Amino acid sequence: MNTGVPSLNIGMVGHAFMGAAHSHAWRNAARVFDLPLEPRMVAVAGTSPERTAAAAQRLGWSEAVTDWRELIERDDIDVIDICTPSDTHREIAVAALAAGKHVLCEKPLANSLAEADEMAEAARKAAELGIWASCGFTYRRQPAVALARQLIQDGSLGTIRHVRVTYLQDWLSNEKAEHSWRLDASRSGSGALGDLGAHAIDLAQWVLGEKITTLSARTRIFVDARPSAGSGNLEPVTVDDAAFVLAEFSDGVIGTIEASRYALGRKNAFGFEINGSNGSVAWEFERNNELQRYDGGADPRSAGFTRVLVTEPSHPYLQNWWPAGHTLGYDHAFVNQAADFVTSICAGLQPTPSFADAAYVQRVLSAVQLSENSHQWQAV
Ligand code: SOE
Repeated sequence: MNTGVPSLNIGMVGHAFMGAAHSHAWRNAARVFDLPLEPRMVAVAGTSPERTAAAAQRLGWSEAVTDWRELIERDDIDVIDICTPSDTHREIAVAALAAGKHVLCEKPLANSLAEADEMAEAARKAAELGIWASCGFTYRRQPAVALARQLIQDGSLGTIRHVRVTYLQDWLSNEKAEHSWRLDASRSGSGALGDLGAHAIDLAQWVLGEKITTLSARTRIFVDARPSAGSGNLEPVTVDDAAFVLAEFSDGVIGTIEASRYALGRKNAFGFEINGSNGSVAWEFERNNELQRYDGGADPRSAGFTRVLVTEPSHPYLQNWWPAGHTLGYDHAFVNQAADFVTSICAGLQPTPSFADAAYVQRVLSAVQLSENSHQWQAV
């Protein structure tokens, strides 16, 4: 598309599931939102020449390269978008920021707290030069989630007492399912915890506007070896299959967080319920456009959870989307994320969440693992 608006040139690393979601977002952000610069999909990097060339064509990138360093060295690329497994995030992000590129990095930020802290420090230094980094906790950009945050922040629910967040999938329930990088701690850092729990932790902290300060946690591996995709030989599973956390937040809120890939029947069941002194809100991703709200001040004869259909132009993000009642889905949040990112960096403002915010999520993930190891409460 050529809108006549000057371009912001993007180089993306990785082209699998997240690469496809981000490509769709870069392609559509300036079609939906008025952006000061129009994202231009300059080049995608991958490891296999054939697969990367095919992905470039399918996803709409002008060029395909087989080394992400090529993207960082080029003068005609402004943003590096990291959509690779988390064992690569630190090296790519730190190099990109040092080369003066803005960075959008998929979650979890890194595989360890040490890596995440190094990335946050690199981002802090880059920010002094007007170079910005952000992490892709995309569910913040679902309108109903952003509305829940507004209602909590403006005091509509009163004093918040507790929060329950669950993120459940079932793709490992089949004990014969193949091994993959997501089950190898050296590649993914952790299992359900970092993949799903990281979203849950970020969402709870962001919606409440509070940080988790102490926690007690248990994790489990249910199937400890799986057949390799190539040879069929059994390979060890070195990450958690499920993680359960009891958490205390900075302002006295108490909460639970559950993440599992063994919740048979639950495909991408991400949701929360938050209860305050004046009301409650509940959301589940599989009914993405609805926020359930309970008003504690309502006449008890007619009080009850009511469904707010979050498609009004006055709801977060929806001014620029379809007329009321025309619902949004998974991919739209990535478009919202791309638009927020471009708007912030063009204004010279820190896009959210920052690498420091994402490193705090990593601190919580690390505390979960320490609590599991010690069977003790753990300070974050
Ligand atoms: C896989 O479990 C996964 O793709 C996560 O990595 C994503 O972050 C989530 O949005 C959907 O599930």
